[in-house]
Amino acid sequence: MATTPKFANAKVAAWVDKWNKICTPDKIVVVKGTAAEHKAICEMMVKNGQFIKLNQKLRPGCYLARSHESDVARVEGRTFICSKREIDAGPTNHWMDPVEMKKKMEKAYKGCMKGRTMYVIPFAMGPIGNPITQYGIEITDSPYVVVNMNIMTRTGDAVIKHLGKTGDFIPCIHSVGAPLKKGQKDVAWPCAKRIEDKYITQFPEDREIWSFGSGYGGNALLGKKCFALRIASKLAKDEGWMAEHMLILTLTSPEGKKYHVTAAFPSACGKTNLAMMLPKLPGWKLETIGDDIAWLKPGEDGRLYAINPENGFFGVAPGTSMDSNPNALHSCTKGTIFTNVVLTPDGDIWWEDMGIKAPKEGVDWKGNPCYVCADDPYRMGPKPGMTKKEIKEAGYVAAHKNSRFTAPAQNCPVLDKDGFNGVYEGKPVGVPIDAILFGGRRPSTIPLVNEAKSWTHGVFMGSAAGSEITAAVISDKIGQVRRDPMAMLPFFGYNVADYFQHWLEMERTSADATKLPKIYFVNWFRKTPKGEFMWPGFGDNSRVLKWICDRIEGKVGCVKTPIGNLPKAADISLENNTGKDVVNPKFLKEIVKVDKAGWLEEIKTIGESYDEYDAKASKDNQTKSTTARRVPKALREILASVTAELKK
Ligand code: GTP
Ligand code: SPV
Ligand code: MN
Repeated sequence: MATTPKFANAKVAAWVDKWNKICTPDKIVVVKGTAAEHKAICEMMVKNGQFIKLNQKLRPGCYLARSHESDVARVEGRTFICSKREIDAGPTNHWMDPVEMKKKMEKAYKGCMKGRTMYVIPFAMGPIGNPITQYGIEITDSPYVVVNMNIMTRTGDAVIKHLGKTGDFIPCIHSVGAPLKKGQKDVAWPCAKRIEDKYITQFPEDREIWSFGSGYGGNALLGKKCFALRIASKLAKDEGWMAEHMLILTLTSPEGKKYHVTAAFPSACGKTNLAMMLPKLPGWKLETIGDDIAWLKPGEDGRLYAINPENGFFGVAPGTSMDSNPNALHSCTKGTIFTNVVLTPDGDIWWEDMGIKAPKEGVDWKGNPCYVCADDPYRMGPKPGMTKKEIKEAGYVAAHKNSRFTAPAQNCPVLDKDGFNGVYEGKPVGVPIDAILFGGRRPSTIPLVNEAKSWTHGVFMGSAAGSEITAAVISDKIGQVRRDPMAMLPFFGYNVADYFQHWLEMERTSADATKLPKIYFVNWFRKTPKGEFMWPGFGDNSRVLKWICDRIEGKVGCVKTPIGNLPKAADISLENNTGKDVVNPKFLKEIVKVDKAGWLEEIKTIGESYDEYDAKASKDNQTKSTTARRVPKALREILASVTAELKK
């Protein structure tokens, strides 16, 4: 055990003291959040073999980490919502009794920081002092977490100062779960190697986060999914606002009119891409406010005002190229931490589909040598001279599919600085949202864009969102389509059906429901039976954003269909339809049509997902009450009316 440092804030002092006694670290460091401290921690990690310093001429302030093979993504199977009643966690979450869980986890934490330094990270989710911002204290034994939190959140003294003696915060505890014996040398990526020893636990009623055994991304950077989505969604429900898995962007039309748009897409389904996209449509300007999380609060005028609670981008590396997302690449030029990408001989980084030729030789994410492919200069294989086909058959990638960059938002060339600082027209209120998009990877059925007929219909659309599972989670079902309501499936802090009800409440309680954002469902991922994308995506998505703005302005009509308001193909602008990937007008016609057979099947499975939520909701073991029919009636009614209209 170390000496607990002094804190003016009694709750902070008690939190640190409690975990000092349980975890018994060698030393405690309170993170100040300065550049010098950040650099010193990075350099210490280089010395300890936990970071590789990249070529500082090419990438100043940049480092590379390689995680343990077992610790490469979120672990949904080990993520728990420990509300007092099981039913409040709902059918989509893993649940355990909070008292039991705390007992169990305290055992795991006992002595877990032996031989290590305990860092205390004061952090803000949002601009410090903004009325929407919330605060946290994360205790961790991972210096990797400290430097990532420095980028992803606002950390340090300024937060301590803001909290003062009585300011409240969300207490977070994190350990990699790998104590060191006296004299034992540390490994490059300490963590609990067995999946069953990892715990990512939220206590929504105590408003605490306990994480053990993993050092990666959303498992360990507790401000992100655990706080800003799981705990915040519960706070938001109790207090009448919304915490969502959404990007936020600012769009300016050629006439100079500004729009603010949020979009909820599941993990690794294109939020970062859309958030900083270069519009292909001439005259349109897009700026970034956030790429992963939005907190939205109703204003007195009935509009929803949003902030990005984060301070950086924890973005998917593979696929990020000068073609697909130049602004993300620019964001990675300095002060960035890369995890599980390829190291090149000149001390730079590389990944699949970076649009840059692979080096002759490099070091892959596991630390093994890798070599340029014999017949494709944009691939790498585990042995020299392998062909593209051989590499594919071996299932080999040199950068892990969920390899990521942690980049400061300030690096982004198209950052909307005011919006990012939570300021609109000089006031710290967040930006007013004009449109909310839902989406996912759906190879069939779901049209390019579909406008909700009403707020309730929009909530229905969100509740029915689904996507192919991506590498952002450790799963043996990658590629399979699953329902992912509002792109929040892994992040609900409470019962999914109550969450739907909360969305409906936002209309009922709005000061002026006519001012709520319009809701759309988009799908960039339609494929032909041969597997080619039917929509070029990326910068061409600006064509869809323009249609949405035209709808908001009442400039264009639509085709009213049972599933929603679809665009007339002719209203999707094909201006500047040149370059490598272009819109194929034949495909466009097809992806704005209702696929009746597909939709009848879709509707059936949406109903099945509701049935599942209801059935599981009916067995509340603790109260023995039968609370079946938890899914809001209003959504069941939409389901019934869409079905009836489709069958007409
Ligand atoms: P998380 O950070 O995991 O929450 O995900 P994200 O939604 O920010 O994911 P990101 O933007 O990093 O998604 C990247 C993946 O989506 C890459 O595989 C991209 O190639 C793909 N992608 C993004 N936009 C498009 C698009 O318009 N069309 C197609 N076909 N793929 C896209
Ligand atoms: C996601 O999986 O949605 C992410 C990455 O944004 S992580 O922070 O690891 O959750
Ligand atoms: Mn995410």
